Amino acid sequence: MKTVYSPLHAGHAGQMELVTSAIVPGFEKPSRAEFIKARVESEKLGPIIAPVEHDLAAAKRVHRADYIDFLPTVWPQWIAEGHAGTAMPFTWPTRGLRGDVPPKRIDALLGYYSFDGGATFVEGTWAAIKSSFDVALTAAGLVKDGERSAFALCRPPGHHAGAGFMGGYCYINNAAVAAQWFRDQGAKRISILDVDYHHGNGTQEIFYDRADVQVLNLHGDPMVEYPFFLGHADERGAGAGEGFNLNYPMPFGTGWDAWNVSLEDACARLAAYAPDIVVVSLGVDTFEKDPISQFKLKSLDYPKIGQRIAKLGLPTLFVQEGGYAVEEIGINAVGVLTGFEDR
Ligand code: OKP
Ligand code: ZN
Repeated sequence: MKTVYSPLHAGHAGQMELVTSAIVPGFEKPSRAEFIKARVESEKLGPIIAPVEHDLAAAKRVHRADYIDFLPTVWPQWIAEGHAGTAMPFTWPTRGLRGDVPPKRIDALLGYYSFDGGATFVEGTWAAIKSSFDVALTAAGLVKDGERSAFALCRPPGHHAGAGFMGGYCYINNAAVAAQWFRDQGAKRISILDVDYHHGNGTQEIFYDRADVQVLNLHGDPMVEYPFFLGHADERGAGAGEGFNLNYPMPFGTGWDAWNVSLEDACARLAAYAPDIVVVSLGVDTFEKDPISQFKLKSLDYPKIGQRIAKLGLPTLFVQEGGYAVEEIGINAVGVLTGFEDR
């Protein structure tokens, strides 16, 4: 399978991250993509190609136009207002505050367009976001043109980004953009299978009232895990979308056997939906050694995920999401892909 990769991700570097009780170097760092790329090469998965630039109109099909237009302005306005370091928000319009009036100051605007402090900006961040979007759509184009599968080596990731907000290291929802693009190219139904450890709240929100994109999410129980405020089992879609959103929250400590029960159920539901294309939000932070996650999958489990997805027999776009055990991220992510190829 072909991999689409851009070196522009690397400019999104050196950011700081607020965690419980401290500010630490960001977990979502450039070496993640480099380890994956190195493993694609050493495993001879297939050619690595550069992305083709795409118009942001494709992002505005699933995101608010004002939100997408805001993203490239962040760093210039941060500098123009005399700041340095990492651009990050510190206040948010929660219940009881006005969420409909964008303020003027950049530090406040960052809060207006986010749900947490996890989507930060440095000088190269916008170029990285745009390249990640281009990577996703270029890989989607390969699948549309008849490849059985393609791997979008996206960085930054996307599944926490909603229609009008960023958060959780995510800015543009690459998987959602690709799914909508497939629809706009004539595909009738798309399934998004999100196997990242964290619930893909952005993807869920974007497609929640739609029957033409089925969203299946396997993740840590939001009662105790980020993103906390979405991802419960009773969220099943709304209106025309009723029944087309499926959540599989699982407890801390979940290992392969229990996780696989959820995967099997999700795959059965997916097969019954009979989509034209599957988009996999491929996070490998379910790994036992992941520094910010609490599941217990082992490296030998990842090829089994790929094999199960291959059994669906559908054109498949893999979109990279999370995974923070950088030493093993390549083994695990590419393990899914070689498993899909049954080698
Ligand atoms: C992104 B993806 C508090 C710790 C939580 C956010 C995790 C984002 C994960 N700052 N940090 O789903 O892998
Ligand atoms: Zn994650």
